[in-house]
Order: sequence, then C-alpha cells, then structure tokens
Amino acid sequence: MPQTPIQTVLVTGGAGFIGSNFVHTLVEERPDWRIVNLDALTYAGNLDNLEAVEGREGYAFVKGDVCSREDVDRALDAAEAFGGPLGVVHFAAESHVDRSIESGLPFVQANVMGTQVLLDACRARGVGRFVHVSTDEVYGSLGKEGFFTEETPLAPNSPYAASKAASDLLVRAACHTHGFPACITRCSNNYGPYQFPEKLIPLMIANAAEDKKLPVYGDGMNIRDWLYVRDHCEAVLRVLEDGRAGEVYNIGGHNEYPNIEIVKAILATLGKPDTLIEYVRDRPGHDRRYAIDAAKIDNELGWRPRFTFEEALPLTIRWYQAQTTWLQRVRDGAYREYYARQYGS
Ligand code: NAD
Ligand code: TDX
Repeated sequence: MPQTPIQTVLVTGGAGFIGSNFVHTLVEERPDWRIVNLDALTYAGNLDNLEAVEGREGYAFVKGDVCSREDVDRALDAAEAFGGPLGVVHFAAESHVDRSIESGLPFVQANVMGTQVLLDACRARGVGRFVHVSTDEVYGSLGKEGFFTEETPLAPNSPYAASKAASDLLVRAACHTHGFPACITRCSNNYGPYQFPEKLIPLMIANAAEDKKLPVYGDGMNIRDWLYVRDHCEAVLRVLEDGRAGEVYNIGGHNEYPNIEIVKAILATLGKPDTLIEYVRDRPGHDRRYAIDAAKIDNELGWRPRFTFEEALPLTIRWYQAQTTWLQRVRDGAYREYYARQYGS
C-alpha cells in the first residue's frame, strides 16, 4: 500500500512532453484519481497532447503561470474542489538547453521563481506530497568513467541546468526549514511521444522524414543516458506515492549512447542515407557525458525501467511517422489554435 493514499494530483506543466505523458500514465494506472493540470501553454505546451483526456470526468485544465500566486491558487482551489488527499508533481519549466544559452532570464523566471511561488502556495495549503521533477544536468558533466549518484556535488554548466539546480536547492530548503514533504527526482534524457521537435530525437526523426539535413553538434560523441518517457513517468509515480520526504531519487536506464549512434539508428530505421548527417558548430559549454546510477530508487522503491532502447526507439520513430498531423501542427504553430477552439481566446 502507498504510504499516502492520494486521490487528487495537481500536475504543473502537464501540456508539455513529460507532463502530458504523466497525465496519460495516471489515467491508465490510477483511473480513480482526479487530475488538475496547471500549464501556461508556452511554445512547448500543447493541448493536442491531451485531446484524449479533455472532457474526462475528474480532469481539469487550468491555464496559468507557476510564477503567479493567483494562478497557482486557482489551480489548488480546483484540486481541493475534487477532494481527497492531494499530491503535487512539478514538471513546469523552461527545458531546452540551447534556448537557455541564447537567453537565461526566462529560465530563472520560470524555473527558479516559479518553483518558489509553487512551494509557498503548496505549503500554505498543507499539501501532503510534492515531487519536484529535476534533471541529471544539475550534476554537470562526466568523464569516460563513473555515474551520477544522489551524493554527486551539483555543478551545473548551462543556464538551464543552473536554474534547475537553484530550484532543487529551494525545494531542499523548504524541506529542511519548514518540514515540507517534498522529494526531488533527477532523470536522464527522455524520449518518446509528444516531445517538442527541438530536442535531438524528434528533431532528427522529423528532418530525416523530409530528407533535410540532420545537424549534429561537434564530433557527435557526446553521450546521453536515454530513458523512455513512460518509464520516467512510472518512476515519478513511485516517488509520489512512496518516496521519503526530503530525499533525492536519480532516475535513469543504464542506456548510454553517443549522439551520432542515435542519429544513425534513426536514419537506418527510416531507410535514409547517412549523407543527411551534417556536423555543425558545437553547443557552447556542451556537457560531454551523462550517466545515472539509479540504484537508490531500485532498492527503495522497486523501480527499474521496463522498456529497452531496442524496442522503444523504433516504437518512438513509428509514433512520429504515424503522427504526421501532430508534427505538422507543432512545426507550423497550428497547435496553438486548439486552446482558442476549446476554451475561447
Ligand atoms: P517541455 O518543455 O516539453 O514542457 C514544459 C511544460 O511546462 C510546457 O507545457 C510549458 O507550457 C509549461 N511551462 C513552462 N513554463 C511554465 C510556467 N511558468 N508556468 C506554467 N507552465 C509552464 O519540458 P519536458 O521535457 O516535458 O520537461 C518537463 C520537466 O522535466 C522539466 O522540469 C525538465 O527540467 C524535466 N526533465 C526533462 C528531461 C527531458 O529529457 N526532457 C529530463 C529530465 C528532467
Ligand atoms: O540539433 C541538435 N544536435 C545535437 O547534436 C540538438 C538539438 C542536440 N544535439 C545534441 C546535444 C546533446 O548532446 O544531442 C544531445 C541531446 O540534446 P537535447 O535533446 O537538446 O537534450 P539535452 O541538452 O541533453 O537536455 C535534455 O535532457 C535533460 C533535455 O532537453 C533537458 O530538459 C533535460 O533536463
């Protein structure tokens, strides 16, 4: 039995890539729970991702900014109206490293300020469970050997990673000072359905499908530890139900690949030639390698990934191939019309 019998979940950033997958995971795995989704619908928020749950009893969407106490209170009101013990899962963030290199301030605003506003509001309501969804990037970059554990010192290298590390420290402080019952999760790179095609895997699939060049940064030998998004969502759910307050849980799949191998695997699956690959200028400050030691969440909460890369990468490629309309609407901006149609402007 879960230590806290949650009945309602407030999800922030539920219209984004991982947040929308988490909403779908909850609908499937906890069909009795009520869900409130608070999302500002930035360029990365897409209600097309949630068409299947729109109108469902026990689901409510609140358009709002986590930086606004008024918006957060509205979402908490909606969650309290559903009743029962409440848990909060905080996904909302600016999430793309390249954008943070262009301009760091929106990252400080959404990721740092937004997290503090949310913490204050949740604490004032006596929220009993809170999961802060963070990233392995807060640990910085690894050499050829070793893994990030929960004890690895924070050494973020991009403005994105620094803003996430700052938000982690604010959550930590809320736990330490106020006894606020939060957990922090730090996950490696996700892939799967509904990922905005600015990130490596969906960008490469979309470009290859149109015979466009596939831009690989630097020498293509930077390594990421890839995890299927459904596995991440199930890990977050385990932490929400049974994580120990004040603890950090790393989430990863022991699934390291250099970028160039991912790109070549995508081309091979789509039957496209390697000549589409174009090596381009490296990302400034580009972290060389991420790799997660996920022993703690395995030992304490019994979570480990269900999907192998060999099955889930082709699954993901097929999903994008089948969802040409979704992809087209994201790429030409039409996905933004959904909100106006559904909710009025
Ligand atoms: P995403 O960019 O796809 O989605 C972010 C969502 O948050 C969007 O729906 C957006 O509209 C919303 N949002 C942004 N600013 C907001 C604000 N101020 N108020 C309310 N909503 C706001 O991101 P993602 O890839 O789904 O990542 C979700 C979370 O998981 C982030 O916190 C990210 O740091 C973390 N994470 C992501 C990965 C990954 O590989 N994508 C890995 C580890 C951790
Ligand atoms: O066009 C590209 N070419 C390329 O070579 C892009 C977009 C990326 N890359 C490289 C950079 C990275 O080494 O691919 C790797 C993955 O890049 P991204 O998809 O941008 O992910 P990353 O920077 O690793 O960060 C992601 O994982 C951790 C998410 O975007 C973060 O939100 C998460 O915290």
